[in-house]
Amino acid sequence: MSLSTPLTLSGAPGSPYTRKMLAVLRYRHIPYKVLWGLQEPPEDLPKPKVHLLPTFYLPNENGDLEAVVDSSPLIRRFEDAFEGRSIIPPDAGLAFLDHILEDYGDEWLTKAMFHYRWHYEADIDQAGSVLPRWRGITASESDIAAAKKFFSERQISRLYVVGSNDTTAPIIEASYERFLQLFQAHLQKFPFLLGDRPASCDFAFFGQLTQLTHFDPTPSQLTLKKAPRVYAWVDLLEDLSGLEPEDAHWISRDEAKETLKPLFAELGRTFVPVMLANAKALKEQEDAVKTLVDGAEWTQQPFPYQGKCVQWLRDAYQGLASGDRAFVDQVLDGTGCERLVAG
Ligand SMILES: N[C@@H](CCC(=O)N[C@@H](CS)C(=O)NCC(=O)O)C(=O)O
Repeated sequence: MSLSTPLTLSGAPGSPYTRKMLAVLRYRHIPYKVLWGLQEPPEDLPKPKVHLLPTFYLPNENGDLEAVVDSSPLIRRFEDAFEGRSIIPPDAGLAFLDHILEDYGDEWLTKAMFHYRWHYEADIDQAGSVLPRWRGITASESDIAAAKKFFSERQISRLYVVGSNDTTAPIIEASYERFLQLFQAHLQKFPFLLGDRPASCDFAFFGQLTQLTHFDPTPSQLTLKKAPRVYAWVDLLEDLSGLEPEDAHWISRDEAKETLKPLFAELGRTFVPVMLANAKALKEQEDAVKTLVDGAEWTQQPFPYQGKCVQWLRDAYQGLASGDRAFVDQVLDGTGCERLVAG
């Protein structure tokens, strides 16, 4: 169904998924209006069922405006509504790899993002000082001081949602450092994950990395020191409106097999065991997710949304034609990701 533009969304500069979607809209030349830092949507806009950032205000089948969240399905809806400059590869096998990598960005890199922001004093202090000001730049210093305290306490108390705790903190940090090395190595060959044009997974990585590289001081310094190429990549992804993509710019299957394996092996080491243990805990109605990541204990509360992510991935894998599935299997073979898709 077509959509009239500009699209309206509310979001925040410190929200990785807001940054993901704004970069998608810019690259795709889709006009938009962004409402920053809404406490409550204006009267004429509907309220979302779950308050997440970003929230888009889009017409439903009857033409009534609806508040819609969740970046990955929205990206697919915009693929149908707007022609050209697609961010989903036309090769179904590559599109499936894009789907896994997008989930890794959204569901795993976000653990590093949330962890670094609310774990170390310097990051807590900076986020507490700046985040509330995005909601009201003219607010008084006393209001900001109160908001800083409220916001920081609330977010620190929610570290458990992404699974950041004393047991998992070293696992999250080691995984972010390995990710930097692997992504940096990939960027020496290709400017994007799937070749010479960006895919939805690039925007998922970008969203989390906007915060990790350019906002929170601890991971920002770490990234600059270990992977300046990744830092610079984030600056470029922000606005790809001038890139002119061509069909031939997607990575070939042979190149994908060669270059993407090390990155998928990293997913197999961290993201996959946690996603699978989470799905199992939900199925068996356990109170806690427990598994080993790299030989170290991982424990967190079950997260229903990520259980759905596993099911969607498996459904998509089952829906692949046999030739496409064979290609995906060749890329994933030996990486630890086989278990994620073929449950
Ligand atoms: N799966 C959603 C995740 C969106 C999300 O978790 N947004 C965060 C901010 S970046 C949020 O709004 N969290 C609720 C809160 O902070 O109150 C998406 O892809 O859009």
